[in-house]
Amino acid sequence: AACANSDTGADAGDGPIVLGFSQVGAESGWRTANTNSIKEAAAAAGIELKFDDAQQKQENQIKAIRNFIQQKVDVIAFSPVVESGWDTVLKEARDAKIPVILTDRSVDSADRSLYKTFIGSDFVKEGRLSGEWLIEQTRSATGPVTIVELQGTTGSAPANDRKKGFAEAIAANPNLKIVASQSGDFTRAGGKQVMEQFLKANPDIDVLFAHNDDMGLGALEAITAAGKVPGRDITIITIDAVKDGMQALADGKFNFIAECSPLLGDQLMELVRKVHAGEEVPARVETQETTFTQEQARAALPNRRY
Ligand code: GYE
Repeated sequence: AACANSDTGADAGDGPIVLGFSQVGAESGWRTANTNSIKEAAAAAGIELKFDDAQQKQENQIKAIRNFIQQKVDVIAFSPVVESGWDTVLKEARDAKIPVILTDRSVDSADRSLYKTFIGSDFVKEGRLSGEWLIEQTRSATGPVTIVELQGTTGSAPANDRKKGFAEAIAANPNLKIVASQSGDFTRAGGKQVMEQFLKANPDIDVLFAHNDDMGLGALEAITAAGKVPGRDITIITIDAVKDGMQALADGKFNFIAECSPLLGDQLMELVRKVHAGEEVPARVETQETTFTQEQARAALPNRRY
């Protein structure tokens, strides 16, 4: 479709807006729900979607974006697997006059003219809410509280920010100590494997903070195999609130989840239309989110969409 500039904001060209979207991969339940949301929303909005799965590799994302530039798509959106290393390819998009929208994860580029807007969650807040809940739960603890942390993909915005927010919140009680912190790459397999190592090295783990549900779900297997009862012997806090995570919370295996919504599709398509029409968009569009205890998960589960 040709570039639009009509007063109505409608596409002045021939046919639908073409959106090139580079997805991180299919590493988690969150990601699957996010991909579905984007595909459904594009179809509903009559936007032609060129979708690429980068399999958690930055080089694949850079390749995909270069392909989109070559194909002269109208708008590029992507969920950057890591925060750094995007300036060159983003300049190429800007030179080609193709607007870019960051979806879900941010980049650390200092040059704000390299992309139009960001849509996603406040990851620092998710980490902070998780830490604040733990502070509340351990108020009466007299001795040390031993915490292990399963980090998301190394260098990714959600891993960096959730770690930061959690650490800041638990600093309020010096009894709370993170004794081990390692990446499980946001996958179940990663969560299981790293939790096995944690359990071997630290016999007395009180709390697991996992940067997403999937790693927490993988860790459940390791915890059970070590003869411990998840949710009782080890308090488990995760982030996302996808179906399987909410089920584990309702079943008493998890103790707390900070929600991170993957349903970004409709808002993304709205932004795509606007940047394509040359309209002003906010610099940041943040998702509305909540938190869940076990009881709240039981109440919310029947109505969850993903
Ligand atoms: O929390 C995790 C996924 O970027 C917010 O990526 C997203 C994160 C999400 O793999 O499950």
